[in-house]
Amino acid sequence: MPASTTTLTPSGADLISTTLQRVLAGDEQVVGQTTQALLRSGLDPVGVAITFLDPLLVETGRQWQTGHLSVTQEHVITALCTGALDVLAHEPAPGRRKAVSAVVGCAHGERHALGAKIVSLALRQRGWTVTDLGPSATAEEFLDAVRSSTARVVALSVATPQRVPATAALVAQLKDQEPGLYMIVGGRAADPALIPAADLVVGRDLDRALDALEGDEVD
Ligand code: B12
Repeated sequence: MPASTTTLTPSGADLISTTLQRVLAGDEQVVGQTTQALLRSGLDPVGVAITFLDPLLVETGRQWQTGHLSVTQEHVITALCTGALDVLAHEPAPGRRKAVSAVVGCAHGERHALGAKIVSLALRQRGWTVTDLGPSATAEEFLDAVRSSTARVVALSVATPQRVPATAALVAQLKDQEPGLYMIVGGRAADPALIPAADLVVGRDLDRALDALEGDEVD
């Protein structure tokens, strides 16, 4: 495996393409090392996730879709990004802990879980307590998590249009069973017209969505 000395390039696009090239050349350290370097440069953990790991995954998806990456290569990059997000999750939150908690996850069948992982990271960094159920959870699992915590908020991530009906059905079912819940849905496939029972449906703009959520939920 080649030795890896991470140097940050001035342009984000360069950083993504250099990182991809190095992973494809067998460098399994570069994603973790770049993550650490960005933290050391002063970027906060959510900033690292949004400006480095998210675009790296999006570019990976683009190259996979256009046949430039194999499924195996896509899996390798996804695993490295997942590991980097797990490292970011251990970074301390800057402010005081707030008296608010959320259950985060994805509807049954939705296997794209990294959006939810970043939402969990962002909420924890804002002082929230989070239960992250990861990919593909059932309504019973969400209800169990809500009832065994103090969560009044459920945040769902949906990445593919095929999973929007299951997400909309989950929102309706949770609202029916726990009418006091505040339900926010986000992700690249989130469409307010198709998820009418949710309190807030947002696309990819995480920070704006969480500001709006906190405006509604936290004084
Ligand atoms: C990694 C990946 C996978 C992995 C997921 C592994 C995992 N542990 O998550 C695996 C291999 C499982 C996978 C499977 C599939 N995938 Co896939 N995948 C991707 C890839 C490359 C990256 C996804 C990702 O993590 N993105 C980064 C995250 C961070 O972005 P995000 O989810 O949008 O989240 C951000 C915001 O949206 C926001 N956000 C997200 N959720 C929420 C929620 C709230 C409340 C808020 C406020 C904000 C918010 O916050 C994040 C900010 O950074 C994408 C490419 C892409 N463009 O995203 C394809 C992609 C999503 N997959 C795609 C496809 C087609 C599939 C499969 C159908 C392939 C297949 N034939 O099997 C399956 C479907 C599996 C299923 N049933 O769900 C397509 C979807 C196309 C479409 N129709 O829209 C994409 C776009 C690839 C492509 N270019 O074609 N995939």
